[in-house]
Amino acid sequence: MTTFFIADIHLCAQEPAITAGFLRFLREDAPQAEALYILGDLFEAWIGDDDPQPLHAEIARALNTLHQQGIPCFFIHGNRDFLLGRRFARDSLMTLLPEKKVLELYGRRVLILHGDTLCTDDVGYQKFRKKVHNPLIQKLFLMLPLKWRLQIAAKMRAGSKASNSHKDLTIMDVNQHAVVQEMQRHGVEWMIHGHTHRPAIHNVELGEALGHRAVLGAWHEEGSVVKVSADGVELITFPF
Ligand code: LP5
Ligand code: MN
Repeated sequence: MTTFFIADIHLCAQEPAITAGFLRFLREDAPQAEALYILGDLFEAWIGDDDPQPLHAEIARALNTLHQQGIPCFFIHGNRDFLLGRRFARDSLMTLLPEKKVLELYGRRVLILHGDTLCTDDVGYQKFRKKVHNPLIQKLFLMLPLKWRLQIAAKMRAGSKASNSHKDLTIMDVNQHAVVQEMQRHGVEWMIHGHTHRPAIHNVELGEALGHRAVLGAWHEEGSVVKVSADGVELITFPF
């Protein structure tokens, strides 16, 4: 019995190799799991469930098929697809989770999250996040015509790329104090997240106890998955 975790697939119509790799993973690898958790940024940018891109329907169908094979899929929003909503969840049969969730897995308590909220040194991003997570702003955005939403998302992506190009790399990583605080608050020995695109398994000193933090890799050139079973926690990369 194994539970799979993935994040930062960043699916978009312009990257067909990533889509093909992800669909192959859902068909051939994911059926071996007991459950699949997607920890955010499944899509490169999500501007509303009413976006008629064929890619979205194709991914919903593939996740739906996995569910029908008896493998439930759970989703935590990322900073690119925080607007993914009930309609896509219904079509894909994915269960939407809150931004942090504690799982009891084979005798371990594991905190799962996207990872962006741990980057507390990135003050500019945290301010931006607060604005775009405001329910009223989201509601107004979703009322705009699709074409305007696409233009705003493109501006945000360009703004983000420009601002990231002169941000210090350490600012864009997790803050160690935030990691320890979250793990202690939730009483967990493991944390699994994505977002930073720095795949690794780190030890975390939690006072007297030793905890661990698994960071998922982004699906740029290859796939990345964390497999949790009674035997342990493994971080694996594989070709598309
Ligand atoms: O995403 P990535 O890897 O480039 O960088 C992230 C942080 N950036 C973001 C922004 C997203 O990329 C934008 C995604 C938009 C898709 C959905 C649109 C829905 C809109 C809904 C509105 C209600 O998350 C980046 C972090 C980095 O991770 C590492 O953690 O540093 O943070 C920033 O870049 C924030 C900047 O400091 C400020 C962002 C500039 C945005 C410019 C806004 C222009 C808007 C124009 C609107 C008319
Ligand atoms: Mn992210």
